[in-house]
Amino acid sequence: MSEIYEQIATGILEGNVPKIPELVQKALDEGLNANDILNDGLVVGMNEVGNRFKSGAMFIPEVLKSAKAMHAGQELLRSLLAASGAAQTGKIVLGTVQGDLHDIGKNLVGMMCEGAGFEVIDLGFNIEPEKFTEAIKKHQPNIVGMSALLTTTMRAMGYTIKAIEEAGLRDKVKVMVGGAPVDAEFAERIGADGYGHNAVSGAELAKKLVGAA
Ligand code: B1M
Repeated sequence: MSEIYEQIATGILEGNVPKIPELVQKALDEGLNANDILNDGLVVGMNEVGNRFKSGAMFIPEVLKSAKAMHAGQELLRSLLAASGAAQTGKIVLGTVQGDLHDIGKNLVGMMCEGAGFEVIDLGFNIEPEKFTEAIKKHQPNIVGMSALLTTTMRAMGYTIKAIEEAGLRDKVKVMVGGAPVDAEFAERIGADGYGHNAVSGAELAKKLVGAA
């Protein structure tokens, strides 16, 4: 692994918010690919944050600093990842479901989908089912994408699909879901059209759902 990727991963782990954009810019100046910087640097660091949080070696304030550093790096890469996309593939309304504040993975999925040529309307996090239905009426997307990181909030995906059905909109959109506790079986059980394991497969799935892959 290139030394700069290690420095980026360490910067994320340390929650070094000012350093991350500097390092990402340095990596870009060295001619490294935006996708590789994301996956071999930023995401590697965030995965280690996850491991340490789980084992009790890191606590919420530190995790928040890492998340902030991650956002700073993502922002710098956003336009480059989006620019790799082809012509407009379709429109996606994306959000993290009600009760859930985790948005890093959802943001990555959004960026990859932009890179695949989708227009992404990002509703943010802690999004109630009604907000999703309002956004479908307003933006008329091809796809609704939902993210959940907690076992307690994944059920909100099912409630959201119900709300979409009750609003008479279910046949107007495809629904894709993802997030660490979600799997294909759960997606099928709640009536989603597909499950994305990670940001890359999420964007691939989105293309399939609109018949562009
Ligand atoms: Co929280 N948290 N957290 N957290 N947090 C987890 C998720 C946890 C697994 C940590 C642990 O205990 N091991 C655990 C959940 C346990 C469970 O439910 N089984 C947990 C907990 C318990 C909590 C709190 C309850 C802690 C507390 O308060 N006691 C609390 C809940 C707050 C809430 O949401 N209501 C909480 C809070 C937080 C922070 C705010 C501090 C922060 C979030 C900051 C932010 O997002 N802006 C945070 C973080 C950062 C994490 C960990 C450490 C990292 C998550 C992350 O960003 N991963 C996480 C531990 C872990 O995941 N190992 C943890 C990196 C990201 C790139 O991966 O999000 O999985 P991920 O996204 C992937 C795929 O899942 C997929 O693609 C992405 C890119 O490859 N994907 C999709 C995601 N969405 C998709 C959608 C798609 C397709 C693919 O289609 C639409």
